[in-house]
Amino acid sequence: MKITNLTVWQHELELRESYSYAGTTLTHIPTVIVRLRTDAGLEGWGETCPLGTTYQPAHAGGAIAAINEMAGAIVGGSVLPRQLSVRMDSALEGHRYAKAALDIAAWDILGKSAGMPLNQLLGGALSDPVQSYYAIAPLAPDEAVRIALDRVADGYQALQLKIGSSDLEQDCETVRRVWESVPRSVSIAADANRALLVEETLHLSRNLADVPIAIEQPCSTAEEMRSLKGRLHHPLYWDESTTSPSVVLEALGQGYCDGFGMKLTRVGGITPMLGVRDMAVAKGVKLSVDDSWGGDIIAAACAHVGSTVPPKLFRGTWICRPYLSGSYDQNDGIVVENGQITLPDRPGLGICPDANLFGEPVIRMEA
Ligand code: 0XW
Ligand code: MG
Repeated sequence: MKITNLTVWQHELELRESYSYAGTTLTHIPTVIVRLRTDAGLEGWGETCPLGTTYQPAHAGGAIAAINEMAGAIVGGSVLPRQLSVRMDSALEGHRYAKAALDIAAWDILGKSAGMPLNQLLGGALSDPVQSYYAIAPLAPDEAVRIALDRVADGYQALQLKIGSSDLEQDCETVRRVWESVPRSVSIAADANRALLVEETLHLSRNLADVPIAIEQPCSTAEEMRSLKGRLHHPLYWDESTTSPSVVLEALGQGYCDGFGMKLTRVGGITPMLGVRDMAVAKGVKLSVDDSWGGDIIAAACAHVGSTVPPKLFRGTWICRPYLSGSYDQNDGIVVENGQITLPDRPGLGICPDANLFGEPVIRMEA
């Protein structure tokens, strides 16, 4: 099956409310949407949505430029993901977050070709609906407790507390107060999104030694994260430092981490994410399967892959739909209900984006 058409849009996601983490607040986030069409008459959708321009070394304009650079290697070749990946690598080094959008679209087509929802193509869902988790912005204790109790009442069984904005003592107090307020069955991760120093992380862990949380990506560099091994009272999850499957392999092999906040596009899409999943499962460590941001396409891809993680090791799939107004598929967008995501049961990703929502394409190439 050959790719006969590549179309790319840049689309402005409309936020219902701003999104804050580690001292950054975003009010608008552009996403990059791709559509592949094949000589078998099938089409597949992909997406990559960096969280603004400063969250990681990635941005929407960079993704578009990267895809434009690879367009000639994409159109006319096989849509099979491994073969597509080799052709993309032959045209451009790196840029995993951009290549991920094409990889997702290829898997969407594969599912449609097989007449199977993506999770079935990946071996079958081990959980459906798929657990989500709610990320609470860096807030004072009372406000964070109020939101946490509301989200638990909505059915969430996992919370992520953003820390690292400016006041570490307040962060500690907020984490402690939320833990004291929610049922013991609710899991809590404190995620600094790289904002803390090593010494601040050690202080946080000492201060909260009696509070059973996980600490997620407290420090900025992989070197700082490696230096935390054996020095914390809490499980340490790597997120932003896991820039490729080989980093995941090292972090697991050397015992630097106890789990992951995994972003599907950061490692290059569904294909490499399957390897990350299997490495984590082999090591018996927990992971989330989500992404930095994005609409229904990214949400569907993360939920399908997340559903194939053994529930005991699955931290959940976060999606930003609660922050967005509107969806790509007016009938069957991906939503969180009672803290869970119901998997689409149609072939492939199981959603039908309305291209009219995205305006004029920024790239269009025909075979
Ligand atoms: C909560 N997320 C999955 C979404 C935001 O991009 C941040 C991210 C995380 O856990 O770091
Ligand atoms: Mg994280």
